[in-house]
Amino acid sequence: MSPATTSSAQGYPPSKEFAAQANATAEMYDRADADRLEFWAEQARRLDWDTDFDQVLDWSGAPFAKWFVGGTLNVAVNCVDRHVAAGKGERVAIHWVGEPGDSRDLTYAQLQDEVSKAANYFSAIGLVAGDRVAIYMPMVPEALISMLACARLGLTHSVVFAGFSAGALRSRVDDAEAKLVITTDGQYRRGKPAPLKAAVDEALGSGDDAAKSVEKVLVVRRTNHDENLPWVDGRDVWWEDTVDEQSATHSPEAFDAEHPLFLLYTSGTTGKPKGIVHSSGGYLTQASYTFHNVFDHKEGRDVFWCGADIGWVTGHSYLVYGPLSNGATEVVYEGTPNSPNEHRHFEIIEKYGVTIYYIAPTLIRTFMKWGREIPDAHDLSSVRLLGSVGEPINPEAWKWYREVIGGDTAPIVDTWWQTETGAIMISPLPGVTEAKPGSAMKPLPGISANIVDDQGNPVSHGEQGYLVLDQPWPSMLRGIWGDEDRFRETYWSRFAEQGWYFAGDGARYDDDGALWVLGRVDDVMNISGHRISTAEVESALVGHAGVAEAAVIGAADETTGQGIVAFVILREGVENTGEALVKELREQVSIEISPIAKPREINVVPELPKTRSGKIMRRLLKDVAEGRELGDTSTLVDPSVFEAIRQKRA
Ligand code: 6R9
Repeated sequence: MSPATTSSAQGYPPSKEFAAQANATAEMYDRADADRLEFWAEQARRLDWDTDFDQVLDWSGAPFAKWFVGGTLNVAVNCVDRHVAAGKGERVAIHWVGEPGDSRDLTYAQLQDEVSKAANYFSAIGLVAGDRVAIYMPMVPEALISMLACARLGLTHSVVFAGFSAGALRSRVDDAEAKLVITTDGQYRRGKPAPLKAAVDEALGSGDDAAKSVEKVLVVRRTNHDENLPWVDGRDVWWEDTVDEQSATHSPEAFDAEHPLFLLYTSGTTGKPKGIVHSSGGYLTQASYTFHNVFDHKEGRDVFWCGADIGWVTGHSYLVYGPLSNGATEVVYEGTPNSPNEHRHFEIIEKYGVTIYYIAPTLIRTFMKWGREIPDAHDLSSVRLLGSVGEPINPEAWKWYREVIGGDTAPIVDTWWQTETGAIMISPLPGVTEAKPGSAMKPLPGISANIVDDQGNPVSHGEQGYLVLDQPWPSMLRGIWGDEDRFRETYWSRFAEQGWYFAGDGARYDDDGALWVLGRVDDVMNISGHRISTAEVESALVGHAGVAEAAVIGAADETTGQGIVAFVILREGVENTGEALVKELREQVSIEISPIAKPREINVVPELPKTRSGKIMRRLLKDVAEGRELGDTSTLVDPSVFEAIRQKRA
């Protein structure tokens, strides 16, 4: 848990010019405090409803919420058609930039055509509202089109990050019983095409091992790298032969506000990822409201760019549903920040005149490492607002971001939220809040949070406690797919008596009442803003024939926030081949989970530190990995274990 929190930290008041034109106002907090539900009803009315709702919130089945009860709407129509109907069809929705440098602009009218064609095809193959669709794609326009086409038909999408392994895809496909998988032939990795369809084939298996739910695999041609792409006749179809042949007209239906819009799997404290369920009306209301107010978005003027991948929640809420429901023009970039070189992001900002830029602190720190002469070589004067998400931002990175990318004037919104919260929850309001570098400041109007101790008592300013959300909010998760018990247990059991949502983060207020999020208090690591559980990596390591036991921790890392450090015990008789073994183990994790989960460091040790009740003492391993003096070791069975571990690392 990092950043230093002093109330004397310099604040950055909004400039008069910014405040004068800001969407958000201080008065919004008062209005929301006076009548929270009425405030949310007002936000919901920013959307087009087919049937108006007759009740804002039904919390009688807590912790299962129902928002905007009785209301019906079509999410895709709200994101696309209504802008076309309002005469904005010629506005660019998406400036897409491919990794090899190709590009494509899609107007709202074109997007409407593409989404309609895809929806017509999905219907033609027999998919009906409520069916699940897995999307395993790089950041190509068809990925966003697919998500919107699902939304249009009431199909629940489950986007699986294309950097995840075949195994990870399979478990998600099985858990959701997806009928359709959408993918690409390949994806670009640092300028070179790499196979992706092959991973889908491996995931879906064949014969007795075949994924039973899957009827079709729809393939977008992206890399065209393989003339003999493996193909399963009857199951596999090309997008160009099917979707592209459909009519561009499609009449949408309206769905209940609570209809499940998507599932998104995220790491929990156990090895098995959970499918977080999101709704339609409540989710879109908050994604849309936060986009308008937190990013101060001005229709027809701003160019927004969120650097996240659609495989994460940030890509759902701020690449698809938030911006498009507001009629925004946005950049969607397929590649990594350093392909073909470190100038890429700044060239894109310059070329498209990006005004609002939203990335993770880990990327800001990477930019810092590359040196300011790189951004300085570009005209970034279009940038007027900066956002940060995914992990705590250290004050140095905050200041650098504002000065170097934001021309020393752009307000920064440090936005705290989670896959489970669906949309931004805690953030400064630009033009209103005097932000402090490193603090997410305070809950947005309409949101209520608190910091409490183990018993649920509010902690005093300066003290660390648990971050809880003590009132329901529209975009809150509606459950874990197929696992009601786990939903109650994970989020609602810690403060069951009070009925609060436990976020899993530690936080504190400073003397001025500004809120500082300190990081996870559970066994979830945060690597470059990606959530990975220690249990997942441990189970991948133990999956190697030579490993008897493994313990994994997230150790502080200058660039990535945390880095994965593993400690493993080998099975009897297995030879420690040093480097070769470490390489094999890292590979194992990469195959089972993803390259992003590869441990930075693997230590082969004779023993793991355990308490008398048999729990691995991760806290102590963290001390070792971060080079600290050991804390209290008195509960250990055998404190001398550490000498052996330390010697191994020396
Ligand atoms: C949106 C997203 C959620 C976890 C969350 C917290 C960390 C996110 C943060 C932040 C400090 C911020 N986190 N934003 N910590 N300041 N502004 O990242 O969702 O992938 O589910 O991760 O990320 O620890 O609990 P998700």
